[in-house]
Amino acid sequence: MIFYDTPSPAPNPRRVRMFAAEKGIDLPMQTVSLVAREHKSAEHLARNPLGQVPVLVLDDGTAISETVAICRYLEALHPAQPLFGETPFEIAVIEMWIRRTEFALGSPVRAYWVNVHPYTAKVVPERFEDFGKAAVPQALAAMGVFDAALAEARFIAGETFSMADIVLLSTLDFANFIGIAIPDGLTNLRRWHAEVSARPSASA
Ligand SMILES: N[C@@H](CCC(=O)N[C@@H](CS)C(=O)NCC(=O)O)C(=O)O
Repeated sequence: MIFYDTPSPAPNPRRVRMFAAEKGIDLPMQTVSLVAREHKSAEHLARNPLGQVPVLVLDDGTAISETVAICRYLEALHPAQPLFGETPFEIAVIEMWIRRTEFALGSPVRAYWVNVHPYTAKVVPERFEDFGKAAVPQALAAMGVFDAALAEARFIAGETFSMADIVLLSTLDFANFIGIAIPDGLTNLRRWHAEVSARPSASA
């Protein structure tokens, strides 16, 4: 198995590294340079036709992309210390928060990154700056929803650390990297952020 990885601040590969660190899984890794545009090379497009990282290539040559799909595969291989829940309710709630993070927070963060941030100016052929700027209040509104949930629970999907926390942490840290920080007033989200950032896996 080879994990095609890109270092932080890329948020998606970090999720898999953090998941593997939590589980104690040793993943052989190969770096794909986004700066060198290696993710758009013919070699990488053969692994993932969307030209994105991360990708997990199995021993038989087949490839799995999409962060959550890769982590689900690893969870099925290594079910101990489940990060996708055990009971039907836990499984559903973790999935709910993963999807809320990806759609309500990840989508506006990506819209800002692609349409406004100076780092993407040279590689995105057509940018819609007003659209990107309008996404910032959407991202902040989503953070407010997470903050309210974290007033009621230690972790985003309840009292147990899960894949939903990994997805939320990576998305928030990337948002911060591009200039959309957690507002000071969101004290529950900031308390949670400090706690999950202190886990050894957070630096994977
Ligand atoms: N939905 C995908 C998103 C993957 C993604 O957006 N990866 C970024 C790096 S963090 C990437 O490859 N960006 C380059 C591009 O989209 O062209 C996942 O969950 O893995």
